[in-house]
Amino acid sequence: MNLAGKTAVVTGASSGIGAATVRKLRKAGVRVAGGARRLERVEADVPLALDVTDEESSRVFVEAAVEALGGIDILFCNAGLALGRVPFTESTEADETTVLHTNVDGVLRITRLALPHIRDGGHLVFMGSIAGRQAYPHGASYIASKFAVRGFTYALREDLLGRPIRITTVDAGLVETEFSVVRFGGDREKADAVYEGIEPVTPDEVADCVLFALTRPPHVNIDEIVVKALAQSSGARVVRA
Ligand code: 8X3
Repeated sequence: MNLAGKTAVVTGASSGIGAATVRKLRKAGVRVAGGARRLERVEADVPLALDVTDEESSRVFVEAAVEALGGIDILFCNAGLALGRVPFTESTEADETTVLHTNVDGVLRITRLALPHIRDGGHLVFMGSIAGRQAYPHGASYIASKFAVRGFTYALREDLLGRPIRITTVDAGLVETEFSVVRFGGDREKADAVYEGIEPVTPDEVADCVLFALTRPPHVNIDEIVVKALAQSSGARVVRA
């Protein structure tokens, strides 16, 4: 399926998988509205400020995107984060709140606000994680949030069944982005250690998965794509050189 002339809305568009997907969509001829808190880093046709944890910011974002684009063919709910890699006994209310408000509430909110503007033939894509399929130690709030994203997309598929809207989740494993730097509170050494001795997946390679789902024939729905580094079998089991 040719994407040229379509429109897309991407959250978390300032870096990593979001930015890579914006680039690839634009290259495919899609007009993209990209949202992020770091507006100055969004390279989209329509760069917009967005805090998915805030209802008003999200409402203004979707309204501005729709006004600029005229309607939405593709929504990529990508914004998300993890905080900490500690036993749950050491988890904090502040970290849990941020993770759940961003990864769960933010996804439901943006989807709810955007849905009335999704055109027939539209496609909703969600950034999941292998953490939403199988737990690993010391990541409870992130794991809970990504299991919730998977549950939400399953529920959404039920509620939208019969409508011409496709739904895809991309569940990624080790992808080298700012994800680990954020997770470890800016500690680059700890973040680098996550990808040490393995070849992680790149943001471009995840964006390729998104584009693959988007470019299938309209009657074909790719429900889920699970993409991991070859050197890992799960979030917990990684073989390093
Ligand atoms: C990121 C993958 O394994 O760090 O979603 O949870 S993992």
